[in-house]
Amino acid sequence: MAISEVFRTCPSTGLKIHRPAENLIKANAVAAVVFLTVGGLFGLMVALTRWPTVHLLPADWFYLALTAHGLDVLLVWIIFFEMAVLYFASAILLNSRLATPRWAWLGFWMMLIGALIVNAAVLAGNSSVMFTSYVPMQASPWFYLGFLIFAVGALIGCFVFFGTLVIAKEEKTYEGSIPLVTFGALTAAIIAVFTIASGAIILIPTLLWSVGIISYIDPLMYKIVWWAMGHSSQQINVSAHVAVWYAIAAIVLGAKPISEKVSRMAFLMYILFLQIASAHHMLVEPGMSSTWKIFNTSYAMYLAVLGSMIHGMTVPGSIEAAQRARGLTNGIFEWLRKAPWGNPAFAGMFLSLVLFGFLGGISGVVMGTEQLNLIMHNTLYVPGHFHATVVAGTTLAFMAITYLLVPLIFQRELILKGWAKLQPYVFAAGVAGISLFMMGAGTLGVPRRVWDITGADAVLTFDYPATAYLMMGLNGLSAILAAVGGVMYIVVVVGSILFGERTAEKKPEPAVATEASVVGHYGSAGTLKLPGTGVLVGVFFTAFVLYYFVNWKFLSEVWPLR
Ligand code: HEM
Ligand SMILES: [Cu+2]
Repeated sequence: MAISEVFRTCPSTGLKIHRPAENLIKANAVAAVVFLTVGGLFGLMVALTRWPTVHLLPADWFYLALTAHGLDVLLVWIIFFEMAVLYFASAILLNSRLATPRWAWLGFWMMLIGALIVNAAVLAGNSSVMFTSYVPMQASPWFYLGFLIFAVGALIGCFVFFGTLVIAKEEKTYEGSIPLVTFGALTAAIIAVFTIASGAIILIPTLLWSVGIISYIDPLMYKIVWWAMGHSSQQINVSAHVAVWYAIAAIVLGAKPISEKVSRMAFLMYILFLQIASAHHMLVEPGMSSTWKIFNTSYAMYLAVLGSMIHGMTVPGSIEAAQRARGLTNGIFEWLRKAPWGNPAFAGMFLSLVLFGFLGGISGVVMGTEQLNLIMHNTLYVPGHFHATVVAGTTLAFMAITYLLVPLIFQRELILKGWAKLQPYVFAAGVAGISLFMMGAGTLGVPRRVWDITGADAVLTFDYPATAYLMMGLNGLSAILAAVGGVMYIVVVVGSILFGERTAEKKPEPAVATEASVVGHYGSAGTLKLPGTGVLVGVFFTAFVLYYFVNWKFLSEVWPLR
């Protein structure tokens, strides 16, 4: 093929687009959306079961649906989408060809086959071990095997990404250092290698155990290694969705970070401090000492949190700087009021940023404090927290960038533009609801992963305050709203890919510098006159401090000192 057939030029960003990379991005994104659909449906069923008035599923189906839900959304949807992000951030943003598309396809098929095997194992009914699959609960060997095949496929994708960075550097397809979004993706990919290695260390013995070759696995050891994978994989998600925030701000508004160096350093902090921080999942473990817990969570965890707080300031800061440069300088908030709220990519990104910070971030630090953890451990507070991070944060950010990928990569106009405009708001409202109401119910003591809080068939029952039942009902309603938002996303995206008008195509030619081309170059905004961001950060810290101390008060009420 002639060069001009292997590459095309993107009319809006001026980027040179490698068609094999583009096809891989399409395949991974489509697979991701399909599994989000399946996993989201399971999530809705789980939420409707936990609503005592509805109590949709019988017990065995509840645990099956809960397992399938966690796997399909947190593992399959997110990692397929991350593969698309890695290929976009390497080949596309660096104007390069993708290293070994054949290996990338092999990775894709392994992930797909692995995901199908895990789903089949779960649906067959004897693998309802839930997302964490703690031993001594045992799933069928197919469950662990599918998991491993999926993971190896994802590992291949990471190496294709690294290889592409090398090729781009050798073939000098970009100037200076790699752009910030690529740097963020690199952070995610490095963490992914560590994550997948930990996954292999824990899942290979577990597979052998479920086949009967190994007779015993120590539950405490299992938990520690499992969380080396489980927690790190969340840091992949955070790195990837923060990279997506920067990408959207750059493509939609031409926004540059306040200081590119500081933003890079913040990404680096994720790599340096996250693994030890995974100890926060072991805070009530009797087998580990308090010294171990406090050391590992206090220092390392807060340094990783600091990384997120830096991004949480510089992303709105970069938007404020870009908007002010455009002349929106009246008052403290004109830049924000006149932001493109009707653009679903921007709206989704900003909602993701706010909800991730306020709901996910604050609740995470509260729960990561050893003493406070005692009042919410294993309650619904935990899923409340992580739906704020992985759904309101990561999932919403990925949804938002899809609205840019459809025209840029799939080369289709969006259909149902009115739906697209509303979708981020509907989904964000639903997810904010499920996060808050689950956290609320958890604060009142409602446990997580329990089929029936009324305890109708239990020997010992416990009477929750009426508010807990109210929270579970509101959670069910919010789940319906989130599901509506999810369906809107799927209809718009799949509909646009299939039926959207084709966008114009250009052959490679000298790129025109448009605003969106910032995403391939970056640099810093070079201003610190950002009063609006200053106010937002102030509100955030006030909320943080107040909520933190409220929880110490709750704790003091657990053991009244008289
Ligand atoms: C329509 C959207 C969603 C709804 C209504 C929903 C609802 C729920 C509910 C009610 C639970 C059970 C809590 C419990 O009983 O312990 C749950 C668990 C969970 N959800 Fe979601 N969820 C949604 C989307 C997502 C997404 C997009 C992700 C990941 C990106 C996710 C990840 C998880 C995980 C990992 C679990 C824990 C599974 C386990 O305990 O083994 N959810 N969800
Ligand atoms: Cu964690």
